[in-house]
Amino acid sequence: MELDTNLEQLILKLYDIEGVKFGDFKLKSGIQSPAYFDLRVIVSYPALMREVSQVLWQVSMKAEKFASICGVPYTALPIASVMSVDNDVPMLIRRREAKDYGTKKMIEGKYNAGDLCLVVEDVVTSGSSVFETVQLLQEYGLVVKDAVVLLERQQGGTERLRNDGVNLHSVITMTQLVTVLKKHGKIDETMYNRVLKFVADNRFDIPSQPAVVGNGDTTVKKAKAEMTFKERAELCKNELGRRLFGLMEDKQSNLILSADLTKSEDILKLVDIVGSKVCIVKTHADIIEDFTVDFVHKLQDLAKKHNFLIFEDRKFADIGNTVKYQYNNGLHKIIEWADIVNAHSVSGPGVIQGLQKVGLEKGRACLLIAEMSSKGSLAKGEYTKATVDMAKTYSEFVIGFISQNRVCDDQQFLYMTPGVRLEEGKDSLGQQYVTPSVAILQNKTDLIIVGRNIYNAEDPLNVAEEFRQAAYNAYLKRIS
Ligand code: 5IU
Repeated sequence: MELDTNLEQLILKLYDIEGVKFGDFKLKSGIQSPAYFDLRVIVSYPALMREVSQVLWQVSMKAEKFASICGVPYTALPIASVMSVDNDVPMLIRRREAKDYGTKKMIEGKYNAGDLCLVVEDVVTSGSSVFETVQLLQEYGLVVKDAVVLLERQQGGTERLRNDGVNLHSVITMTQLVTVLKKHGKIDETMYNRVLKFVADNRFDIPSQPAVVGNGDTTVKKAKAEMTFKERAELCKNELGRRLFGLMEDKQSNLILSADLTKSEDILKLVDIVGSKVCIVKTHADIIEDFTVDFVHKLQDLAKKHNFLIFEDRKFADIGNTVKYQYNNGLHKIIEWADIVNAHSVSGPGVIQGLQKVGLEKGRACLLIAEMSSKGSLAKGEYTKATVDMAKTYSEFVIGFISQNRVCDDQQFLYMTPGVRLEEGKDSLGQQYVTPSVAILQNKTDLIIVGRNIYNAEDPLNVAEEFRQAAYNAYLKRIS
């Protein structure tokens, strides 16, 4: 679609203030992008800020009549303020501080339950930031049907948000942006093509509506899109997997504690405190300085006391014959105590064959790592697809995936997501975080894995309960 001259001028101004740049940039998701859009600088250009607010206001006319507007922090906050003041429409402010979550009000401003609120954003890629704000507004009783954005990067955000019931109205698309900049000689043909190729190659797929899987009775019985954990248990071909599905529903927990502490006493203390809130405790046996059989027995006692499973995050990745020994032998004798282990698919199906050779008869189960939470992970695209195929072939032993998304429609599998905090962000070593509701509601995975946010908390029990509630409520919302 051709842009009018005012929008063309606006794009050129945004380029001039370096609100949009071209080169090699790493996005929040870790992906390398040839174009980078950062409107934070706009606060230094009041006239431009007003212009951006005006075009966003114009596009908001497409939305259903709203009572208030709310900017996604932080860049869109001042933009929303100008829209609010200029058009005499009340504004709401969304807080971001994680420490306030659950204890302090996260939405400031006056509103009534049921009020329609318009969400304002500067740029949308996957749609997860907009979605996070929508979720929070909904938790406070507000209704969100529309969002407006200055730049739609055309990487699937509009479609994903539509899937979640939000209509996204954009002022400009990435294609329009680069078309205008090429026309005015700001970027050359090569960069223009690079950006368009990047957009086409880096779309966030819409998590597909889970299709009904199974055969015969199950398919007929379940006409609705999403099945409950207990119903899915029937599809699972591994006994331990079926137990886990049931346990999650009985305990109302899809929270996994990642107990990454290095002293056995500290782990046992932590696990006894939060054990009632979690369905799985995940360990890294090789980081425990004083690992003994006695520790393992105590952990198993706690597993019985609090009814959770033990998952050793060993990430096997060798040839079948070697992983068999790594699982069964050595100092840790993982097979003796870990209900669940996980494996990389990089070495091919032999890794599963090796593990299941010794694991199946002991009633154990395995997860495949289909995606990772860390920046720049190579587990994506064809690799992820091939991992899913492998899991389907070995579904007597493989009960699911470590993944950031619902990597396939098959409801016999469990989808477990690490890299979860109460606030999106990252650590200094490449870990990337999403919130529980983005993981469970938007990305449609089943369980969240939380480490530091719980074990470093002053009150791990309360924080674990906050995570449990957030994750389980998100699941309940999904099946309702
Ligand atoms: N873990 C990840 N990301 C992954 C996989 C495993 O974070 O893709 I596979 C593990 C690493 C750590 C835990 O044990 O999950 C997350 O801990 P934090 O919540 O402290 O980041």
